[in-house]
Amino acid sequence: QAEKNVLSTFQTTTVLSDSAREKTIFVHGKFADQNAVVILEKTPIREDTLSEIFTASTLKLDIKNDIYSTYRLQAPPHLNEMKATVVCPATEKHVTKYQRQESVLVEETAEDYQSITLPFIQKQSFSVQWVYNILEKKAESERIVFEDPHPKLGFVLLPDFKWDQKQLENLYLIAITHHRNIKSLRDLTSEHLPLLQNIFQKGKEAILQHYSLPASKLRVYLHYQPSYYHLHVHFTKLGYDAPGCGVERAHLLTDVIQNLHSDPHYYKTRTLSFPLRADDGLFSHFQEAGKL
Ligand code: M7G
Repeated sequence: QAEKNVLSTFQTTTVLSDSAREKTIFVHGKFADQNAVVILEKTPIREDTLSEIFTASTLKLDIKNDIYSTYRLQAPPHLNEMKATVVCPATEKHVTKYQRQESVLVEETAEDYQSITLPFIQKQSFSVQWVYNILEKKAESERIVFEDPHPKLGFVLLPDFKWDQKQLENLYLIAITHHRNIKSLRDLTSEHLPLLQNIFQKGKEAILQHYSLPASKLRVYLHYQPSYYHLHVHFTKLGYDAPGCGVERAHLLTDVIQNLHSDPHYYKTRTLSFPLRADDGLFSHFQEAGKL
């Protein structure tokens, strides 16, 4: 269904980053006087569209050499789509999030968390209004794949907005807890084991039912630090390297559950490592505290 082209009034300021391999570009600009970030991404080629691509495209020969030839192929417009994500109004923090930047690895002790990280995230982290909108069915309600409505153990499972749901290769869902006071991995204790086990069990079952994808094909993990401080669990297809999901930030849910079983306060007491970008506000706080 075609919509009015909201992007036609977008005024580009700068390109924040781009990637030839991921076929993405992150652009900073304005809609009238509002700051915005627009992300363009070429969508994956789907197996079920191959015969149409082969029969209905136009071809121009580029190079022919022995047994090798390359062509410029123009697929029919409906098979040549891009995905656009718009953040508007975007905060300064959104702009830096999408900017290419060097990172350093931080080792955060339990004391560092209390004295440096916690005060910082309480003061300035991304709004989680979008999360509340999902939990309250004010947005994306038609996209919900599974819900357990229990206030303490329950969660909503739905496609992450990085996934266009057209193919399973890049399957990406998130489980968002109904419980509102768990900011991140750091807040988890053995008290939360029933919640975590519930998400793990019912999340896997729902994905099997909906997408016929068994648990052995899933990567189920939490990020530390997350971008949004309301507990959520990522479910992605094994083998899919989702953008922004470096190994340093990922904690497998099975490991989290086991660690809490063996030490109820594991995540309250351990030193946790994570990458921090030089332009992240938290970076300068660690620096000022003489930790970097
Ligand atoms: P994270 O680990 O807090 O941060 O994960 P990251 O984005 O740095 O990985 C939050 C997840 O929520 C990410 O995978 C986002 O793509 C996803 N997400 C963010 N927003 C604002 C939305 C949204 O509005 N809807 C949906 N469905 N997913 C979102």
